[in-house]
Amino acid sequence: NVTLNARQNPTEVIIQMFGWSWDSIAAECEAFIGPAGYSWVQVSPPQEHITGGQWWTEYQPVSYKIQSKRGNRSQFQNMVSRCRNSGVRIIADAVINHMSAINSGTGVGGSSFSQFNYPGIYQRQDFHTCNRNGNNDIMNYNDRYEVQNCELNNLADLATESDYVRGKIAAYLNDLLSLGVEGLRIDAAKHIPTGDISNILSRLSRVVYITQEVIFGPGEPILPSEYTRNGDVQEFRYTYTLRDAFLGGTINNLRDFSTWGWVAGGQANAFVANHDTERDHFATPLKYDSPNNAYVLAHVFSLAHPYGQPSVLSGYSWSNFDTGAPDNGAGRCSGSGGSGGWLCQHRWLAISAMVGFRRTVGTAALNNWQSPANNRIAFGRGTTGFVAINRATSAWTGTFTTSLPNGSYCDVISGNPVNGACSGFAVNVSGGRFTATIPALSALAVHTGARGTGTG
Ligand code: LM2
Ligand code: CA
Repeated sequence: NVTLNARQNPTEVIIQMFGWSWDSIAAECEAFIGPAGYSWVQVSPPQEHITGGQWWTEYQPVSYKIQSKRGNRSQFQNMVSRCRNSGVRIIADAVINHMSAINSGTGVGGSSFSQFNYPGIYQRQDFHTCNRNGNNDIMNYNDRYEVQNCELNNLADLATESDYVRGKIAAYLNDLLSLGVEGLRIDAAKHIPTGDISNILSRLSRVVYITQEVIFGPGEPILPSEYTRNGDVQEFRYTYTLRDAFLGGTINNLRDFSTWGWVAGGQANAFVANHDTERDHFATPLKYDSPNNAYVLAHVFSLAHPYGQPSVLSGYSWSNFDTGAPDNGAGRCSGSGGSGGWLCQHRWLAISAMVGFRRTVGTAALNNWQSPANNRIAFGRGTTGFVAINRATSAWTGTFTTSLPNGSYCDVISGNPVNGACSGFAVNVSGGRFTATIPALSALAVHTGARGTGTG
């Protein structure tokens, strides 16, 4: 659906502020996110949820009250408006496939509930009973019915085909929109038939950016492409490809994804990692502490390459799968990093520098691809930007062909222009060529928005 996808702007960068409180996000929008040129923040699920210290409690709704571990309704509203005043729009993580898994209790906002009975919202008849596997849990991902009608990890599965349930979900989403939310990430979208999502979105009061979590699984019947009618789709094949490439060291196959069978770039939300992939039980994940600077180099690639609407994860270090956010989501950042367990990846120099690169190059096509070795790639974006990524453990001295105009440019990975001089490396383009040395496990990026003189 062209109208919904019209909200995609691949030159804009999203930060997934995982586990951050609303007050902390508001302050960080003003202090850094807006000034650095990021366009969107994806926030944790804002609805009331089960209590507990683990991060995943937020993915077990018990009511649609805007009150979560991350703050209450007025804090949420305050965040939305302070971020907007800093030029940053909010995407809410919308958990609409299910409610809680646990039997009974009181939510973080004080609502009593039991599973399948959420007073004032849903009763037993509003949930699926799939009659499979004894416990109604999803076991077989090759069975479309089961994936969409059984329970994901025992989570009470909403009957999204019902007019009543659709109305309740739409009312919740419209409430978020009334607070100024400009985008929605549809959690567990694969577990909801695409037509049910279409129907729910048709009830929204205005068009917003939509990104849907549809995790591709080899051989599975439910395909990411089914969901592009509703908006963008999170293309996990991209995430897994970057993981394998940057961890493994073979990156020379990343030039063009248009023939790989993925959703088209104009319908993809693309990221190096999200909160689930960094905790992947089944593979070695690409994450903040991966060896060989692989995480940073993958981000340089992701933000330089034209594929998709990019997201950057900003979270905290953790020791096991369940570890929740430190100090109530206080999100401590300063300079180009964080403290108290907060990683502040959105402030890492190479990552934030590439936000400016992406804005400058806009939608210009990839050109001048060069790869003298399987762990070294360089490419341009039209006449406004050029990047070289050295995943080798030795320095790379090369002469590069570029469409950048003659002149001198600052490498934004190592520094910035300061009064016309580069605080890091500089490159001099002459006659469509320049020579540079890229240190081991590092990258170089230049663009017409950061000119300056110096030495390479
Ligand atoms: C998603 N995508 O489809 C989210 O990106 C993912 O993070 C969510 O799972 C999932 N959907 C459900 O919204 C997380 C987490 C799970 C966790 C659930 C529910 O990855 O591990 O499950 O939230 O809180 C947890 C326990 C699990 C248990 C379940 C029910 O980890 O072992 O299953 O609660 O008590 C019996
Ligand atoms: Ca479902």
